[in-house]
Amino acid sequence: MTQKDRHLGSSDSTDLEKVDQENRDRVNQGLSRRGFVKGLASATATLGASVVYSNQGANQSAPALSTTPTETFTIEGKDGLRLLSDHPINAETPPHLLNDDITPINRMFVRNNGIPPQSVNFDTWTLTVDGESVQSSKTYLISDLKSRFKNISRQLIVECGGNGRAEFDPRVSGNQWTLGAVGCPIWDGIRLKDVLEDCGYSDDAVYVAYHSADTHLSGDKTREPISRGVPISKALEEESMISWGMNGEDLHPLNGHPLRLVIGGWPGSVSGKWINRISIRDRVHDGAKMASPSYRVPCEPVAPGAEVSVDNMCIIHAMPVKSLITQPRSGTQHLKEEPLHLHGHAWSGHSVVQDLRLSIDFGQTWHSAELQPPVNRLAWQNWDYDIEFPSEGYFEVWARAIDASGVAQPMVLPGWNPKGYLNNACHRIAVYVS
Ligand SMILES: Nc1nc2c(c(=O)[nH]1)N[C@H]1C(S)=C(S)[C@@H](COP(=O)(O)O)O[C@H]1N2
Ligand SMILES: [Mo]
Repeated sequence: MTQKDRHLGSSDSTDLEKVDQENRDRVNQGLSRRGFVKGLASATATLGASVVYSNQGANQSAPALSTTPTETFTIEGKDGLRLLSDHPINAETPPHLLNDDITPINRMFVRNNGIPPQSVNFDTWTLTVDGESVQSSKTYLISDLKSRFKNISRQLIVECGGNGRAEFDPRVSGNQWTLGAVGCPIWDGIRLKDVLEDCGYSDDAVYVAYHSADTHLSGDKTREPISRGVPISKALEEESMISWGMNGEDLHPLNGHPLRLVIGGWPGSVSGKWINRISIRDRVHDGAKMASPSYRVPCEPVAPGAEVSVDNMCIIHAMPVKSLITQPRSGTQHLKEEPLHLHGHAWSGHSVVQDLRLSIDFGQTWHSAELQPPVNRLAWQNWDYDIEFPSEGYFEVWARAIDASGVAQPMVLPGWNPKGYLNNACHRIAVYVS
């Protein structure tokens, strides 16, 4: 594995109860409860806020670039996202629209491998738990899940493994995500662990996998677009959830309504949407997009552009340490007399961030931002800093997060890999000071 599977110890249960209540309170106080019409947000969706379609290519974190809208495309209930493809729908959120400490529903990115289910009935939807290692296979209604297991709310990062792919050189195929295939809303649901324990599993359990109701792009009903999973130890963590809600509302249709997994800190692809079956496997799951090279990186580093045999690709576990500058927007004009207020988030898929450093001189000197602790394990951490500029002119602000074990974000593109995963290079924005 190139990503070490390290965890901080889970918090004790009284702390977690407090966090659940605090998370619910924060939703009730802080977030606007704007609803959206339930049902499918189709590719040709109409009203409401816009998704901007841009055909601009790579390297959006190069500071002075900004998105050039070429066509307006709307997805009901989403606002300001940049569309990468419309069949299937893939759309990311520009960094300055990720400025909220809790990602609102309308700013949560969308990554679809297939076509979402066309008609969803929350009341009759079922989830079946089965697999070689299950003791008693069971089927639950969502109302059973809600009433039989302790309800929790956790703020958890979902980041696509391919976030940042657009920067790889040589270019790699796939969605050309820049910076915005990440979000950190509050997820409402239950612990996956509680359901696994309700069914029971034998000692030979190795992996926990999901199956979903979306359909393959080919239209072939026998093929699944994606069916991934995690080792049982990860499935049993406090932050591995079965979720029916985001920020106190139903999930958005494109984010998995009515039921999904949220596996904090790991590539988004393990957080199955529209789930109807969970399998406790006695082997590493062999579903769609588990086979190499999907969601894998070379087991040892390779030169840019190298060919890597599928046998030398290892499954990605936790996502690496990373950060975003969400305020101001890149390209902003600023008056020299006043300090500029910077805001953003920092996270790590297996640890906490201990320091967020900022540079306005291309990394020659650094300032530590005021960094908040995470509200719960595997939530992003918010940071703030007022920076003063020594002169007028063109500046870049660079942000660099350092995790609890001293591992920092690379300032340049990290290890090239054939599928373009795990780009956690520093985020840079441009500021014109006058
Ligand atoms: N059933 C299903 N689950 C899925 C996917 C999908 O296409 N189908 N995409 C996965 C990927 S690759 C990512 S990054 C996350 C994205 O979650 P979001 O669309 O809610 O942001 O969902 C994951 N779960
Ligand atoms: Mo993804």
